[in-house]
Amino acid sequence: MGDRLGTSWHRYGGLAGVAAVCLIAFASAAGLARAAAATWYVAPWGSDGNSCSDPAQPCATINSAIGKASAGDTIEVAVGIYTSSGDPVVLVNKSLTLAGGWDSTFSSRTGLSIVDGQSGRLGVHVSGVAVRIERFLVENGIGLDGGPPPSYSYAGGILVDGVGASLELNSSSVKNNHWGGVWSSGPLTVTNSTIAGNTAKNGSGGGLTIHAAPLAVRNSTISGNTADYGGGILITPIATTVQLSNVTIVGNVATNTYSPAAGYGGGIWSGGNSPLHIRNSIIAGNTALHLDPNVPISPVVSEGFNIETGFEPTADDIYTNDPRLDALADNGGPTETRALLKDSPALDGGNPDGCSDENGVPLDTDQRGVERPLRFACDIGAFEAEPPANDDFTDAISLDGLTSPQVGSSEFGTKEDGEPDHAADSGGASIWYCWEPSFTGTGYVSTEGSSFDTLAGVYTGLSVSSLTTRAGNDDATLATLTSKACFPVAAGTTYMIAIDGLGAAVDPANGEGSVTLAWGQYTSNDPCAILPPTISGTPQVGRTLAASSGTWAGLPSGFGYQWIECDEFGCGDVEGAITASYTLPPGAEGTQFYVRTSAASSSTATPSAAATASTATTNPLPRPGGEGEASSGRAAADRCGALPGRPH
Ligand SMILES: [Ca+2]
Ligand SMILES: [Ca+2]
Ligand SMILES: [Ca+2]
Repeated sequence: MGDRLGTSWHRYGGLAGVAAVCLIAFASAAGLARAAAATWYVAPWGSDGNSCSDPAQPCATINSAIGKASAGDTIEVAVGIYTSSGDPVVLVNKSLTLAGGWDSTFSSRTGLSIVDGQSGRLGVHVSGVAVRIERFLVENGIGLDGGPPPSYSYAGGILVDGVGASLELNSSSVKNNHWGGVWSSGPLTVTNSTIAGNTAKNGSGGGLTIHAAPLAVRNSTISGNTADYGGGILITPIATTVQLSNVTIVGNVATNTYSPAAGYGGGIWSGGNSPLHIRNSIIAGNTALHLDPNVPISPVVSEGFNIETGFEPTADDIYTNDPRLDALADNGGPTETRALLKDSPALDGGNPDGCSDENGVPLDTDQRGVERPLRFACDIGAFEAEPPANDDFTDAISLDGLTSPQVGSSEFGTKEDGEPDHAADSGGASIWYCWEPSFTGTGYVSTEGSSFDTLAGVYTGLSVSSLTTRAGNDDATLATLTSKACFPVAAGTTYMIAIDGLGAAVDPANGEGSVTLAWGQYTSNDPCAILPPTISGTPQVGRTLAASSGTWAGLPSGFGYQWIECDEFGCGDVEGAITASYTLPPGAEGTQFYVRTSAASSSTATPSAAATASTATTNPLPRPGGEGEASSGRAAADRCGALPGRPH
């Protein structure tokens, strides 16, 4: 955690925002230079007999608008499904922009415009012209079936061919097409888009095929495509330039459905000698019958910060086939994406100097349009995980006026510079609340019902690095991992409440999750932890350590103690060490000790519930006085903090 904390980060990057503004200004200037360019309109409720030059008089078909348009024009297409009895559904033979996703009045972009091949024809044919396609879903197309090898088949989603052809595909999806998603013999640029669920025959890759032309893919997801060669991307044998920046290529398959000897390159298959330039990208979790499932044989120039197998990793690459991603889903934005799981190595794994495209232009958002970078660095691949809204102390959610309990999430939370350990654990994924009680007495906070091993800390103070601790608790009782902390409150004072997870920085899978937070006035006589116990004494073999009981609300009828030892293999209770003092035995050098105290309830009616009855707590403290180990000289607190088995 320490090195990550040493890196400053900004949720809303200032310099990155300035760069984006400049780019927009240039784009507008270019648009003004082509003052003659016209805009045409298409909507499902339109008519090809309309002028199509007025948003209120749109064409019904995209082809009809193309017929009226001139090179350089833009065709705005309303949300809806566009089909055709001819083949292809859309033939683009002028250099145009097809801008989809518009609402019925063409005043805002609300979704995707769908070109549906209905499993009977090609979706879009870009024939010898330079085209930009934005906010379209091209699905269920079927391309030319060339028959068995050595004949070629061509993509059913989008076909780009002919002299002078090129395609910029932006904020679009190409899904569930037959004989491949996109096949291009002209320059192809894919940005903020998803290519998924396409299947291919010989001659086509499942997702993208690039033939003798440059390919650049940025901030895009290529997932669940299948082909004989190149489940995700096929690069034909003619030399070209390929650049992948923040691309997620996961879950694609190379098999031998159509060619018995096939099954190479689940992620990428390249038949050429052109090196693939890959940066900040995930090419993992693909499958193939032969060789490496992700990138076999292909010459790769790693530009760093990739998750992959299949090429020699640089020092900055992560060599694994398990990128820990969620399934393809609507996570916001116009296209589907694969979200990071909370323990994904992609989290903050991108270039710490910032993620950029092949031209060095910063990628200021992820595929969805979410700000990059968030947390400590940009994430690897197309998706940037968002920390909770109340991750930072200054963004604490006020509980005043809310009804207890409230449900939140600590997933992708962080620990700030100067932030204290909560309940004596280093944690690492805190979220913050603030509360101004209207009563004077004893208050409580509880995380009962939360999905993970929580920590709770309660403070007063105005800055995360200068807080006064009012309460801290790890586990509310010996039988639970959730927390309950009590504290004296004065009406009108603001208390800052941190909820973190035990060991969250080193084990986010078990230290982050759904938080249920209850709060209010504490009126029970059952013991409720205020502050953890402290340990005094010199930690040397043969010397005796003494634990305090900690401080408690309620009326404890007695206290229990359990000493705990931790070594490099984990932690465990010390048998028989159940009193307030403990003499360190021979052989204890280098071992970390904790103490857990519990308080029995005087209100417990039945004898069998006595010692650990209704309320107990576990408040292990790190080494007292900076001397947590006997003589090895290593920093015991650091060692134990990294152990997964720290006691509860
Ligand atoms: Ca990040
Ligand atoms: Ca935090
Ligand atoms: Ca706990």
